[in-house]
This record gives sequence, C-alpha cells and structure tokens, in this order.
Amino acid sequence: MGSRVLMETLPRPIFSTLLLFFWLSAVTASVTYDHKAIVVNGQRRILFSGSIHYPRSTREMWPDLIQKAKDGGIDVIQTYVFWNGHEPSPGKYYFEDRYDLVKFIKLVQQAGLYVHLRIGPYICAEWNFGGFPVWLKYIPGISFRTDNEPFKAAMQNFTEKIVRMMKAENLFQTQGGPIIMSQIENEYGPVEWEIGAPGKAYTKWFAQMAVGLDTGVPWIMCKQEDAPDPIIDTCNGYYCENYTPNQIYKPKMWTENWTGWFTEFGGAIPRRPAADMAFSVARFVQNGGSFVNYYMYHGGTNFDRISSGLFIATSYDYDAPIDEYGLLNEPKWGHLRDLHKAIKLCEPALVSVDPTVTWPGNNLEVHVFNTSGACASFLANYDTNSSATVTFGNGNFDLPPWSISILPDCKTAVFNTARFGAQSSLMTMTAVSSAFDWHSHNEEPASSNEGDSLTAYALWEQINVTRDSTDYLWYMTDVSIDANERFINKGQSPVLTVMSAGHVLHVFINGQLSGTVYGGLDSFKLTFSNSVNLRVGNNRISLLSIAVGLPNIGVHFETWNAGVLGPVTLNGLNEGTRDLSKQKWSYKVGLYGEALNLNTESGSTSVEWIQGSSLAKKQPLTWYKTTFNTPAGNDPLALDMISMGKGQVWINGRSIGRHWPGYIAHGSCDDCYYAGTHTEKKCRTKCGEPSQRWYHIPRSWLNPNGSNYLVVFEEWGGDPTGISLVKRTVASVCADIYEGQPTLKNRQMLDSGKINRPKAHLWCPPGQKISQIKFASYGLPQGSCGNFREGSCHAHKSYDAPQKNCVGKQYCSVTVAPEVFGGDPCPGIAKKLSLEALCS
Ligand SMILES: *[C@@H]1O[C@H](CO)[C@@H](O)[C@H](O)[C@H]1NC(C)=O
Ligand SMILES: *[C@@H]1O[C@H](CO)[C@@H](O)[C@H](O)[C@H]1NC(C)=O
Ligand SMILES: *[C@@H]1O[C@H](CO)[C@@H](O)[C@H](O)[C@H]1NC(C)=O
Ligand SMILES: *[C@@H]1O[C@H](CO)[C@@H](O)[C@H](O)[C@H]1NC(C)=O
Ligand SMILES: *[C@@H]1O[C@H](CO)[C@@H](O)[C@H](O)[C@H]1NC(C)=O
Ligand SMILES: CC(=O)N[C@H]1CO[C@H](CO)[C@@H](O)[C@@H]1O
Repeated sequence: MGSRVLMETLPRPIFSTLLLFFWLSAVTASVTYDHKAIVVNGQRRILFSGSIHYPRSTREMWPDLIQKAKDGGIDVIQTYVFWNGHEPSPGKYYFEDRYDLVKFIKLVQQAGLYVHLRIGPYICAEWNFGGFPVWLKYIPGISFRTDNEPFKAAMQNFTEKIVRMMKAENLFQTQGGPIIMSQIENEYGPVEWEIGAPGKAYTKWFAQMAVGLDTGVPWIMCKQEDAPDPIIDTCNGYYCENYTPNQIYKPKMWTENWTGWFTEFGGAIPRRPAADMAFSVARFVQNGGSFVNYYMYHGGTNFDRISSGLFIATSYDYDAPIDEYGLLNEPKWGHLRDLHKAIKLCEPALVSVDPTVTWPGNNLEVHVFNTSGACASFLANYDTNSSATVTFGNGNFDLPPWSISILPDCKTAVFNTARFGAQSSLMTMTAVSSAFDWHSHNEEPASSNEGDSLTAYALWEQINVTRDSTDYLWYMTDVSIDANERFINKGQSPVLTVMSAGHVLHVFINGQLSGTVYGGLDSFKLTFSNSVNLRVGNNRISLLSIAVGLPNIGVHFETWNAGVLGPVTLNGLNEGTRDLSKQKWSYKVGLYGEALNLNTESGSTSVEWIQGSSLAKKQPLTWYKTTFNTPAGNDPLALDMISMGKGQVWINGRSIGRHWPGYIAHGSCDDCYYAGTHTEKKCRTKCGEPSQRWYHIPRSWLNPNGSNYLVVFEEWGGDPTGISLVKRTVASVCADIYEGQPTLKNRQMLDSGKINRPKAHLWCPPGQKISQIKFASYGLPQGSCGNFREGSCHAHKSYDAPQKNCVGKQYCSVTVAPEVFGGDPCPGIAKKLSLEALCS
C-alpha cells in the first residue's frame, strides 16, 4: 500500500531514485562476519559500542544519552533485554515508560547508530534475579540455565516474543533497522564447565533455538568458548588482547569491557583510570580486535527494587564515560572520544591486513598494519614505571609508561593513551534546598494475630512467601516465660539466637527494637545472637527480615534462600535452650505503610502524621513525608541522604531506589596509579564513608509547575532534617597538556609544515562561563585536577595567557609553548601546562 501511494504522488525522477534506493538497500542490507570484523553492508567495520540499559535511565534522558554516545565516537548501543521488567507475571507483558524497548531502539536508529541486542534472557547485569521473573522459580520442576524442559520452554517463549517484536517493527538491519547483532544467554561458558553434560546439551539447544529464529544478523555468545557455528564467541573482561575466537573465520570481539565496576552497599566506589581504559582498547585493536563494547557507557540508576542483585547499590554509575546523572565523566569521555577518532583514522589499514609485530626493546612492541594504500601502526610500552623512546620510520616517539601511541599513517603519532587532550571536570553537589517541613508516622512492628495472617509450625523461606512483592517479611512468635525462671531473680537476660539466610534482620521484643544485623555481598547469611529483655508471661518476638534484591549470579542461584530459616533458639532458661524453630509462627508480608500506599499523596491521608517538635527522629520503622518545589534550571538533581540509615525513597509516588547511607564502605582505598593491570580492587574511593550518599531524582519525575511529594521510609532510624536536595554541576575544569604530546591535529600541522604545539582546551557546560583561573603552571607542575601544585620549574607568567584567553568565556584554548608564558623557565627539560578553571 505505501509504495503505491508513493508511485501515484511523487514526480517520476524522485520515484526512480527511490526505487534504486530500495533496490540497493535490498541488495546491500546485510550483516555477516569474517576473521577480521563484522561486515555491515559488505564492509568490514571497526566498531565501538557502549552499553546503555534503557530502564536504568528515563525516557526523557534517552535522546541526550544517545547523542552524547554518538559525540563520543560510539557506533553501536548495546543493551540487555530485561525479562522480569517486561513480563512481571506470566503472559502479562509490559513495554511502557522506561521499559519501552522499541522506542529506545528507534531513538538509537534516529541518531544513526547501530544496536547490539543482548536478549539473554539471562543477563546477570547486577539486575534483580539476573533478569529472570520471580514466578519462573515457582514453575514446577524448573531448573534454571540447564537442560530442563520447563526452563527451556519459558526461555524460548520470551526470546521468540522479543525477536517477533523486533521483526514486526523492522528493527533488524536486514529489514532496514539498526540491530546488527543479538546475544543469546550470557557468560554461560563457566557454568557449562561446572555442570558438565546437561550444560553442553543446553548450549547446543539454545544455539539452535536462536539461530532458528532467523533474525538475519549474527548471534554472539560471550564467555563461551565452545559457541557452536555460526555463533561468534566473544570476550568479557578488563583486558581481552589475548583472546582468540574458536574458529579462524570469526572476528575478535570484546563484548564487555569494564569501564569501572559496580558499587555494593558496604563497598568502596571503584574507578578505572581513563588512561588504562584507553590503553586496554588500543592494545585489543592492535592485536586484531575489531569490536569493543564499553560496559557501561552510561550505567545509570537502579530505580525501584526490581533493579538490584544482592547488596548492589542504587547508583549504577560504573565510572562510565557518561555519569549516572547523564553528565560527561571527564576526562574519560573525551579521552575515549579522541581514541576512537585516532583508531577510525586507522580503519582502512586495520580491516585489510593482519599486523606484523616487532619488539624494539624490553617491554616494547610495535604493530604495523601495512597494505597497499594504507598503513597504520601502534607503538606500545608495557613497562609500568619507565618511559621509553621508540625509533620507528624516520621518527623518535616518546612513550610514557603503560601506554600506546597511534600512528594512522605510520608516520605521525596522533594519540597516546596516557596523554590527555581532553579536559578533566570536577563535579560538585550543591544544596538547593534543605528546609523541608517534615512529617513523620511510625510504622508499628507487626503484632497480634490478625485475622488474615499466615501461620505455620515452621520457618518459611522468605521469597517463597513474599514472591518478592516487597523487601519485608515479618516472622512473629510468642514466648511464655514462667515466674520461676531463675534468670529473672538473678537480673539476667536469656540469649536469643536467630539464624537467617539473609539479608538484613531487625529483632523486636514486645514492640521494642532489640538489635539489627546485616550481611554484605560476600556474606549475606547472618546470625543475631544477643541477650533480650523478656518479662514474666507472654512475650512477642517479631523478626523483620529484609531482602536486598535477589541473587543474579552463581550456578543455580534460583535455589538460594533468604529469610529466617532457623534455628531460632532461646538460651539461659531453666530448661537450658528452648528451640523456637518449630513452634507456631505467624507471617505478615510487607509493611502496613506499603499496604496503605503511604508513598503516594492520596495513600498518605489514611494515617496520622506528626510534625514540629514531636517529629520522630532516630526511631526505627518511620515514614517521613514532605513536599518541595521543583528547582529552576536543568541541572540533574539528587537527595543527599547523609543523615539517614536504610530504607526506600519515593518522589511523587515513584521509587528512586533503596537508600542505605548507613552502610559504610569498608576496605582500603589506595592511591590510583593508572599503570599496571587493573582490577576492581584498585583505585577505589570513599573508604570509611557511606557507599552511597546521593540518590538521583530524575528531573522528568518532578512536576514542572511546582510542588512535589517526597516520602522516605527509614528502617534504622535517621534524622530527616539532615536531608537536602542537591544539584550536580561542574565546579571546575582542568587541562594537563605535555609539550609535544600527540594530538589529533598533528597530521594537518605536519602537512602544513608547522611544528606540533598542542593546545590546552577548556570549556564549561552550556549556561556557565569560566569565572577564574584557579591554577596555572607552565613547567613541571604536580598533582591532578583539584590538587595541582607548582613543581621545581614554573613560568612566572603562567597565569597571564589563561586569564586573558579564558575568563568570561565558555570555551578557550591556550597554546603550550614557552613564548606564551614569557619564556622558557627550564630549557632543555620537557614541560607541561596544568590549568584549573572555575565554571559558574
Ligand atoms: C508460552 O507462551 C504461551 C502463550 O504465548 C503460553 O500459553 C505458555 O504457557 C507459555 N509457556 C511458558 C513455559 O511460559
Ligand atoms: C609498508 O609497505 C611499503 C611497501 O611494501 C613499504 O615501502 C613501507 O616501508 C612499509 N611501511 C612500514 C611502516 O612498514
Ligand atoms: C615500579 O615501581 C613500583 C613502585 O613505584 C615498584 O613496586 C615496582 O616493582 C616497579 N616495577 C617495575 C617493573 O620496575
Ligand atoms: C513455601 O510456602 C508455602 C506456603 O505458602 C509452604 O507450604 C511451604 O512449606 C513453603 N516452603 C518453604 C521452603 O518455605
Ligand atoms: C502540575 O502539573 C502536573 C503534571 O504536569 C498536574 O498533574 C497538576 O495538576 C499540576 N498542578 C497544578 C497545581 O497546576
Ligand atoms: C565473570 C564476571 O565477573 N562477569 C561480570 C562482568 O561484568 C558484568 C557487569 O558488571 C557482570 O554482570 C558479570 O558478572
């Protein structure tokens, strides 16, 4: 129908052009691969990909995130598909709002980028239950990720559903859409290795199942060395340069290149230096790699409760090139953008020929891709401490430790992985409002035998009872204490011991909090063992067991338990120890406040709230509510929860996630030197501080016209008057430029006969200007952005040019050369320029 309309209404020449276009795209729209690369429409491509998980941001953020990825030199957006978000109950699908997968893919397409769709449907991803819906666990006879019929049927159902949906919207490349690749399963290799034959049978099955869906584009399996043809096996890790696919005709692809690491509650905040990141990518490409995905390119936020594996923090920032709030994480974003440009200049040589490798010295390596018409080379220094000079062609090239220089014409270095042309930014959180008018409401510990309460002479597994509809499950029992118990006369207390499979436990005796225990990512099982105050007569023991997400990783993680599984014992009675495990227990799922929807404005009217001087502070199980006006401007917003313990926060009824600033980051935070093999234990920050203090409030969740409703449920006890609304902005920007360092402009300069004099570039975000040069030193300055200091060599006129060029401007540049700073302060020594400028 559509084409007939075109035929009738369009003038003839346009029609024939269109026809030609359709014919051409029908012929050329294809994605295949060979040993060098993914081949898109007949062309081998070096592709940079970035993971952005659509439910970890808002629809309103998507266009900007995708544009920033494109500006950063990203070709492909990679995302998982989140089964438990899309099928909350069997056969009931949800593809709205943050889960509008088709919308997300179409936005990527509109930006002119490709998509790598990782359907899984097991996805790991620090996502609740690794992406599996909770109901899946309760299908009779099911066993996850193995040769099990009920599991395979469900997996096939969902995979088919997604593929059908993509086809219906013409989203595969062969249909003119952006999807150039899909992924089935996820990191299954290690599991298969562990479980043996059923694992192998399952792999064979899902490979056939996926290929049978006939998407027209390649499938990949990551971390699965036995991926059957035609599926491509790919590498995940911090480094992948030594990876070889299982067949010589498959390309070398890196599907998870960790830009940082996730934060756990109780853990320090991991960082990965941009210089090491760029080094690892250059090293992969020089060794023949042709596809690199950054996991994550934008990490985002674990909103709600559905979005968290065990003890994973609400922030999923990941130290990614775009930060949790959608702002550029500099210098990482800019440095990788420059790396991508440099490598793209090499693309014709890289896709045409395999490199020849030479070793000009200890820890030095040279890769040359030389073919008729194109030549590119990579000069590498693997030494972690020493710089080196490599003579190559007619030139000498200085290589800092642990770095690679890229020469897209085999003559001129345009980039070195350890030398930044990109600026750094220091971000700041500034309070915009903290004078909230708080109201409090106490959640009573569940008590008494309500008519509808569940009872059993047993301790039940928590998720079995809650089906993960809430974090909270009350376990209640009665203990009768006789007047002749000896501990009473002796003024002693018996010891209550509660063994729990996790993850957090509050113990209430007769309505009073008696203690709290909690686990962590490494040890989520816990034991409460403490003396408790019991009185003669009946005593009510109420245990509030709290889950912090469901596991997302490990062989048969679906069998892991949560909650109070016992034994529960009372020790110090006349009879010795009384085992309470098999006496009568009653259960209550969730909190009263949850049932009453206190997170919403209408729900909140159903209870009494107190305010002013009687506002509850430092009391466990307290609901707080207030309102605030939407701050002007576009700066991203967050709540500073520093004065609170643990719980959950809602804005206008929507959950911004679990808060847990009371969990202090343990471990050691060392200096962060970029050189040397990276691990997630390296370069951590914020030890001894809350693992997560700030909680992102998406702008689009606020009412543009005024008042917003904020609710906090606090489990531990906190002081809400210490909460503030903050905005995230760029405080200052820095440049750190070495004389003669490779820059992307080098080639043009040499071509025009000029010498290479790099420039420091600084820019403040739109709406802000450089107000002051906080630091400037041409010579041998030390330190890094935020703590630069003068070194043994310093040009006294270091501030003049930056002040003149930059103050009052949004953007400026300063050439790094002696005459700009009133002469050479230390001739014969290689110098650099360090600048810090304030934006306001
Ligand atoms: C698969 O989907 C069909 C309907 O689309 C449904 O009837 C069936 O129960 C599903 N099977 C499983 C195992 O989920
Ligand atoms: C590339 O190959 C050409 C032709 O064989 C040769 O002249 C040139 O020296 C080579 N360049 C490098 C950097 O190896
Ligand atoms: C590099 O220096 C560090 C200390 O700065 C030292 O511990 C390490 O052994 C050195 N490594 C090499 C290869 O020299
Ligand atoms: C799960 O809950 C049901 C009642 O809903 C109970 O009969 C069963 O014993 C429980 N199983 C476990 C393992 O707790
Ligand atoms: C404010 O805006 C929201 C949504 O944009 C709307 O639902 C609400 O009625 C508005 N309130 C007032 C007082 O205009
Ligand atoms: C084996 C391993 O550690 N895999 C991890 C790779 O990184 C992703 C993202 O952080 C995790 O989901 C995997 O568990």
